[in-house]
Amino acid sequence: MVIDKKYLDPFILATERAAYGASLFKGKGDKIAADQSAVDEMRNQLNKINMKGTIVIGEGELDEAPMLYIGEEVGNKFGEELDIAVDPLEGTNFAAKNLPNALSVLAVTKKGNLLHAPDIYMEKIAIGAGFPDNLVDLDFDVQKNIERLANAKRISPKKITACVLKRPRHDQIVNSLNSLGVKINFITDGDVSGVISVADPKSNIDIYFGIGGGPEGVLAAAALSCLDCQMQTRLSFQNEDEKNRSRNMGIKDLNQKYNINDMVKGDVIFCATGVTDGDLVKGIKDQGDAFQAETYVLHKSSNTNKIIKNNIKK
Ligand code: VTB
Repeated sequence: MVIDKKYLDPFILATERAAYGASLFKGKGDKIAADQSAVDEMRNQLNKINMKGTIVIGEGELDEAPMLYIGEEVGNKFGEELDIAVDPLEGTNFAAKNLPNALSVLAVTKKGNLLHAPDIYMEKIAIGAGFPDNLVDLDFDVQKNIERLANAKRISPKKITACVLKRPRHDQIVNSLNSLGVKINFITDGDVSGVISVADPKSNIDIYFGIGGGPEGVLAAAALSCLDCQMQTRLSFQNEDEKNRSRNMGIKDLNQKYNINDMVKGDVIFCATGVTDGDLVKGIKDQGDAFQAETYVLHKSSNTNKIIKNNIKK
């Protein structure tokens, strides 16, 4: 069962509008206001779409009215039953400080086809397309993963580039990469585009490593599932409360390793619109009565993989 192509444009408009909403607060130092503006614009557009939509990855876990919360119903209550993962403003710090790589992101599947990940940390490892299945694994140490990848690419580990979110929790990974002579491309935030960079030959990133947000992990998996890349994740719990919340969301095996097909099943649409200029897409450009938005669009069943530029009336 595929998602009809007619859904592409209205979902693209949802991230375009959200990115525009966030862009109004670019560089104003208020990440909460930027996020709320993105949420309001995205919700408004989602509710115009002819669908019975449910937010399964959102910004709050309960009935947190101002945010697009998990379980919130969106759409006009007609049309297909769809599950939606949203990150109306991915990289709130980037937007607040007017730094590159702030995005507005969503992914859509048929009902029941997206992992309901709680908003907790997730371990992630990802590589590009064209490698044997299960080449890398979260249970291998860094050295083994790098050596297996280097062997498959027939290059030395010293020619590998890894992308890592700059956080103290990754010191051990970084030390291991340094001792192997691997080049590291640090990002300060925004691991959705960090993970997706493994799919882009122009990025020169061979592998993504580290712990970031669970929702961001599922969103990145949605993109990589359209790009035939590999990704493995595992929830990373900080306390008992997080374990209980996960059980309540239906997660039975808390230590499960998820491959892309465990997170995203069947057909999927992925849209990412730039708020500020970034590696993936350019940011919102104000044109007076209108704004210009650039969006990275993927749709698995129609093999859509393109960057589109639209001018939209404010
Ligand atoms: C992660 C990452 C996101 O924020 O959630 C990060 O997945 C927050 O990490 O892409 P810390 O708790 O260590 O600050 C982002 O970088 C941006 O939302």
